[in-house]
Amino acid sequence: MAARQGGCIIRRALEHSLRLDRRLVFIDPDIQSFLDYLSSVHARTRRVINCIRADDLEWIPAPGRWSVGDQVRHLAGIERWMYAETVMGRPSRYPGHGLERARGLPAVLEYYDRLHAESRAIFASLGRTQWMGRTRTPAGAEVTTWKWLRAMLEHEAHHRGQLYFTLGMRGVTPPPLYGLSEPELLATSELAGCADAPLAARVNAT
Ligand code: NI
Repeated sequence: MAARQGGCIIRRALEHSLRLDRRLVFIDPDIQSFLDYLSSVHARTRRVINCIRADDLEWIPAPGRWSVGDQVRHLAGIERWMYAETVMGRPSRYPGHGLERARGLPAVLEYYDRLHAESRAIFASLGRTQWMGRTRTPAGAEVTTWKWLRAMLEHEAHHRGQLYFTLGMRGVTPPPLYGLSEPELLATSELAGCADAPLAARVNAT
């Protein structure tokens, strides 16, 4: 009972501090919506990264191709030193994805988590004017800032796909993106009346 009461007290204190945060720090609803979506996208990427084994970290599928360690260091460095710098009106300081950034699985994970936390804090600090304003990209183009950050999510998805592929080549199967694998999805499909369904399924369904 005492432990339960203690849990309640801690929960109430956390809820109180969250209410306090919301009163003290106003985040534009559009930016909050982006941050919420970034959280879920990032969690799905992190779930794949959790599947990396130390022995697979720097394995490359072919000469000149990237290891999963390269992918993780690249995602961290791009988010923090290209996207987060440029949206603040500064030039890109992307440092590359080499081993000198982080070597060994614990260091790579620490690097990834630390740079993501820093990036997120920078995005959360943006005001409405910056969000709707323009960002100069490393290629010299002027892009609306929220569209530039939207592109960051597509970039993350691109490298997440490479993580799935490279881990698959090492015999590792990360969890499905949204809970169902493709065969499980197919098993739930209502194929009756679907012109693209295999013939057997269409005949069986009628
Ligand atoms: Ni990239």
